[in-house]
Amino acid sequence: MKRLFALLATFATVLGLTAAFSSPAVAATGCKVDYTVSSQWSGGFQAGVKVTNLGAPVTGWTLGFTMPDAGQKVVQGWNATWSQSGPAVSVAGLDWNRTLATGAAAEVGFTGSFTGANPKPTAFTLNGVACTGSLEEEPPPVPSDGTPVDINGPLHVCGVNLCNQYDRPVQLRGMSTHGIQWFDACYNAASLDALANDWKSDLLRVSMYVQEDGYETDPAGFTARVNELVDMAEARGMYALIDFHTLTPGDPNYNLDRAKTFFASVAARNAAKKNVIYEITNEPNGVSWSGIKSYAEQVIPVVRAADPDSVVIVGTRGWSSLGVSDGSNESEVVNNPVNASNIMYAFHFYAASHKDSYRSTLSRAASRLPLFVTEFGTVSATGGGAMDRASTTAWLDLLDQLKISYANWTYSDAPESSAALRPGTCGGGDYSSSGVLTDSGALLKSRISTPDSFPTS
Ligand code: IDC
Repeated sequence: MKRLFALLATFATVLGLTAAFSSPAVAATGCKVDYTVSSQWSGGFQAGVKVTNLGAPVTGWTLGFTMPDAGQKVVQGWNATWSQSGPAVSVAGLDWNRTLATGAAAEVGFTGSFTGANPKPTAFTLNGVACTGSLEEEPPPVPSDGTPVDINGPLHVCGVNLCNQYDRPVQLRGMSTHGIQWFDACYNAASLDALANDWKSDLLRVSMYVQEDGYETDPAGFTARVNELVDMAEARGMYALIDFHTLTPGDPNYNLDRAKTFFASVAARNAAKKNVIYEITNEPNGVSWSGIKSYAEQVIPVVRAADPDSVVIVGTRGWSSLGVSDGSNESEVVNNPVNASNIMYAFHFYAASHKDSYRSTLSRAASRLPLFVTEFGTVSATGGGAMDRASTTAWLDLLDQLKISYANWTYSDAPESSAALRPGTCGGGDYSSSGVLTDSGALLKSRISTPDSFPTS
């Protein structure tokens, strides 16, 4: 392919047509398509299609392509509405990705079935225009040397993004602990080595429940354990997200005094560290936005008094759904933000329960509010049930595109499908072999371990 291109380029030079070949993006009108089969198994496969608009901006698009083999069928698609009639596949953009500026790309994907061979689809079109743009592969991102904390240093909020020491947006991808009151055995040198080195995780969320046998039963003990885990993350170059895991009761004000005591202590102890982010309430529920805002405006000054420049994350209404699970939306926060700087808002989802309407809210809100997905699951909101691969992939593609940081629930061996490790893993010393991973763990590891390519200037 490369050879052919070089040959054509040589002829083109002879014919005086160099410009047309050497800058295909300028010469082309229409679109360019990158089609990748990310995995294939007996009779099935998963593929991604990235379509870049090289023509005028579009609001609303349909991607068309042809399956060359009669046995190839789309089984389930994401990030678009998919249909197939005979060999012709039609893929229509959704509310949140329907606008494509010139040069902008939409990424969609599907699982498919095939019999016989599985050749690459042909005749890609965008709104009926053939995608004849360059099919040259983009160079893979160049990973930077050093750990995530070495490269990025202290973080801050810039506009709606999380930014590094060069004031450039970054996305952190990592895992959340389970409740440390229950799964403490899962967090040790070997498991955190695996998370940092094999998973290449950028962050560890330390989930400290307040109730359910958590912090309230032993404030000094839990505070000490959180600090220990902050140090273990730091030693491996990972960020640590300190999660004050309120859940039941859902009104964070119930724990206001405990929060003030806890954050005064951890903020003073960790103020000089580059790797700490504070999440002051996990999932407010059964409480108004103004109640949450009032809590935040009392706890943030306590953090700032000890540690003036760290990023603080505030949970949102309806289990950190920006109000969606309570029938509201992000406007209540946009119109009445927390009165503090260097803060972000939490957004949580469980992929099997929360789909397009939640994705629409997130993508709309992302241009107005700094968002951090401090927790999400690949399964239902119970933490169990079947993993939803299509919805999870749609979510993670969207988060990547918007550079929104995330932590997955959970890096633990809990006997529930949201856990990344098989039951019993934490009783042994092996966290690295593929046999210890659940379906959810394997999917998340494959997403998190790809190169970060953090900006370094
Ligand atoms: C769940 C755990 C489960 C535990 C339960 C206790 O997965 O093992 O018994 O908490 O409260 C959340 C919460 C998170 C939940 C998780 C799954 O932040 O604490 O963990 N979830 O239900 N929000 C939505 C889902």
